[in-house]
Amino acid sequence: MTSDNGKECSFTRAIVRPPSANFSAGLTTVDLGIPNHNLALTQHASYCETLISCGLSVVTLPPDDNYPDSTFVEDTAIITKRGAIITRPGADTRRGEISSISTELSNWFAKLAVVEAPGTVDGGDVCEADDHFFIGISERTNEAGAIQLSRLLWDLDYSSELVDIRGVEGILHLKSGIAYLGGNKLVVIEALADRERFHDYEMIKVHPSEEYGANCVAVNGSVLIAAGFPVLEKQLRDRGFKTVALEMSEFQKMDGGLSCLSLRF
Ligand code: CIR
Repeated sequence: MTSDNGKECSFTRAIVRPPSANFSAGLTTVDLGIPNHNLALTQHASYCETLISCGLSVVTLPPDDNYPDSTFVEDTAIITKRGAIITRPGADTRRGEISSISTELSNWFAKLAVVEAPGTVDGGDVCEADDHFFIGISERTNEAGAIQLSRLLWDLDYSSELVDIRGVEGILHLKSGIAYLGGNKLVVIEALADRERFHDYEMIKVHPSEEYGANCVAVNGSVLIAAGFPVLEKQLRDRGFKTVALEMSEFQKMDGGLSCLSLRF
């Protein structure tokens, strides 16, 4: 591995929440079948073990049957090195998820900023690239929420810009289509690769047959990637990254990717 690969993506902790028994009642736009709860638990456990093997201590919140999508903790907060922001998830059924996340994060942060109505933001739409943030405007994150978030990030001394992904087919969130790997490296799906702004980065373009793999996560020098995307995995290895492939089938059925299963800080 080259010495500076992923050095910006260093973390010491992650918050996770295993899928609840009614996980299959959550939201989805894909037609891949009903997830198997036991298999989802097994896949979640390997995800957590991988984070631990990457050097993170993992805080596990109890499963929450009130919110079938609550395993996708990433959507509830934006955590930076300089402070945390509680989101206001775009889906009505998910809005209450922020209450237990706020309680947990108040153990770690003296002050939590919040996104307020009428703004909505899902954490999956927020991609941190070193000291800069890309904020997706999507079916979940609206313009009011994105602008609020941009101001809250500015208060923490971060720059940001909005990326409209409405109309980009096949992605729920911005981070379904891009991933920052540290340095100047950005994983990008083809449908977003023509955005001029991303040309400032060394783009690792995802083959159209492997789009789901784009939602990978750089953690302490490794890249966690969904299993079954050999072309992307090779592209990453060829650039010197150590990759760890994780089975994600049950989460993919519910529109969830790797990044959304944890809040890393
Ligand atoms: C939802 O539709 O909200 C969940 N079923 C999936 C959320 C995935 N979150 C993410 O990619 N950040």
